[in-house]
Amino acid sequence: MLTLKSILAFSFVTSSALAHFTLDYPTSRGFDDDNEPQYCGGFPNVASTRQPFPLGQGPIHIDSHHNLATVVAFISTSSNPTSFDDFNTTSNGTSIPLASSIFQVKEGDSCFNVNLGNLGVGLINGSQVTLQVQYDGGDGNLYQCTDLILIEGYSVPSNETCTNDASLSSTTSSSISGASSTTASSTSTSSPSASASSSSGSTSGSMARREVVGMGLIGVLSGITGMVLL
Ligand SMILES: [Cu+2]
Repeated sequence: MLTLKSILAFSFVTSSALAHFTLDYPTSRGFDDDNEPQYCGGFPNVASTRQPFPLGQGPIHIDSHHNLATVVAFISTSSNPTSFDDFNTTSNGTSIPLASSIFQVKEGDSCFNVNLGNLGVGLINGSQVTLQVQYDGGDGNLYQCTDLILIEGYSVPSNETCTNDASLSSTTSSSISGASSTTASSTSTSSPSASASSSSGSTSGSMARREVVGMGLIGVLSGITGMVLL
């Protein structure tokens, strides 16, 4: 008989067999295939040395191991973030916009540019931030973090510049309040910044669709529970 335990064991094996994604520049705190669904990919502690990164436009490089994946980046302005909540608002309560659009990448190396000095949250030369990349290649949201110190006029190594910006070729819209309803619902509620968009800009149509998806999930879960009880 198929028990919940065996279903979970099976899905765990399936997801860990896939290589997920890596954050290659700026250097990630660390990569652990099995723990990548956790906050900061299972590396909750700030790196001992922060990497210099441009206060203006700067590149992020990832390597995707899924055919197609949805990507978004967001930051914490806390010097010691400990949870997703620290990526939602600054210490004085200002909400932090997403650092990138919500966009799709194909398998292999991709890059996109962010401009953290333009986010309107008071970042200046010397500010400490943590950037977290959220990635969904079909087996749930995965995370990688990198700890940065922002430097005005900092030049990244020439081989790390991003000329083919994947976040610009996307059909989805950008920014926290403008995120399209279909994309926002597909990127799940575990990203605080992405989910915050539902409060401001979404239509009743997208809300209704989310209700339907929620009911479907409850149905599946109660079905599994019923099966185990039998
Ligand atoms: Cu994966």
